[in-house]
Amino acid sequence: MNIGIVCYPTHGGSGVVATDIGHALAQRGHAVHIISYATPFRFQPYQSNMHYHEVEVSAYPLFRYPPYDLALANTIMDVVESEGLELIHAHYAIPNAISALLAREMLGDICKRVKVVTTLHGTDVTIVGQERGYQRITRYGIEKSDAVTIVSEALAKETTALFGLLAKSLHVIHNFVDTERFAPGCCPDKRGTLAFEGEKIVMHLSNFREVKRPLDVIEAFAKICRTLKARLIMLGDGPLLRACKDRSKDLKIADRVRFLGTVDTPWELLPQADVFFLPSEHESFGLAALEAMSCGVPVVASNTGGISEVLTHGETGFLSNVGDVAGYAKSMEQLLSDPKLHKRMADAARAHAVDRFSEASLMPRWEQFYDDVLAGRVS
Ligand code: GMT
Repeated sequence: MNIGIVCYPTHGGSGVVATDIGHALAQRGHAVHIISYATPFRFQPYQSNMHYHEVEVSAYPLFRYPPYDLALANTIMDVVESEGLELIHAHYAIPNAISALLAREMLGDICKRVKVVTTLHGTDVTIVGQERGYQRITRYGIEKSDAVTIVSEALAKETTALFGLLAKSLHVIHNFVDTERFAPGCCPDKRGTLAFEGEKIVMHLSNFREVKRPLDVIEAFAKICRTLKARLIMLGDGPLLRACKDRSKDLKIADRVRFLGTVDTPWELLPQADVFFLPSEHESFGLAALEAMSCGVPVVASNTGGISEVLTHGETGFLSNVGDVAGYAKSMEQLLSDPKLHKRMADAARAHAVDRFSEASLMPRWEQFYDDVLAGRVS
């Protein structure tokens, strides 16, 4: 197959998923063309069958808002024509799906009709897609794509309700994780750089947006500090980072918290954690939680969206209601003070990630899906 993948290049789940699917397809011998405004951070440039096409956006002074969507559509059209793409896979509805559809429209009869597959990741339908300025165009992107996939059953249910769609028009394909890269025991020397001997490590990784509720991480960690010798490692960057730093000072735990900013190699740090903590307001899937599980780290998270499809409460981690800071703290205390429980959950987390969410188990599904779309067997 000859596939174009359109995605965001930034440190976010959708860009990671898009790039990982691209690498896995290239390894299986398919030609993959990644199209974005910068090289996605997980992109490995020296892999055969893997190509990158940069979108050039004009900064002409007339434009208050440079029209990236149009430049993207133009680039997609060029790549379809020059590389003979059969299928474009757009990750995230706005603007990627819309630009792919526009490119197909512009191509008209120039070449064989290219298929457009859109994957909905979460905030594209639950937040951005609900804004008045984007709701109708998000629906258009969903309805006009040849096929739409979605990352969890929970998000499929929510999306069909929000947009009044038929449930069968959304195909659930869970995200996968590279279980060889995200593995227990990786880089043990890093642990000593994160925490002192004898300290338990709680880790959080996010883009520090409101939807991630990073302040709940600080509040819950402050509670467990009263009884446990522990350190909190905060990975990532975003709008609430400053507020988190300030709150940790207010709660007098600043010396127990380290903010490491954006990391490009989370597989080196996640295995050092004793607990991964994700108390989001909403999470369509929770790729970061899956990556932690793959490293053999139990997860404490909020029971929202698709998280319960990724981790099993009481087996691979613990779930509490959104905002239940006392509940999170209790779960973490339980895990961190009971080595037998911790070991059982750590092993179960790794086994669950390998059995259910590995590349090997999900890539055949993607290949079959693309085949079906190209043959007109899916809509
Ligand atoms: O808003 C974000 O968290 C980023 C966003 C993205 O598209 O990069 O993440 C969403 O997609 C991920 C990959 O499918 C999912 O693992 C995340 O759960 C989802 N985020 C939310 O639903 C908040």
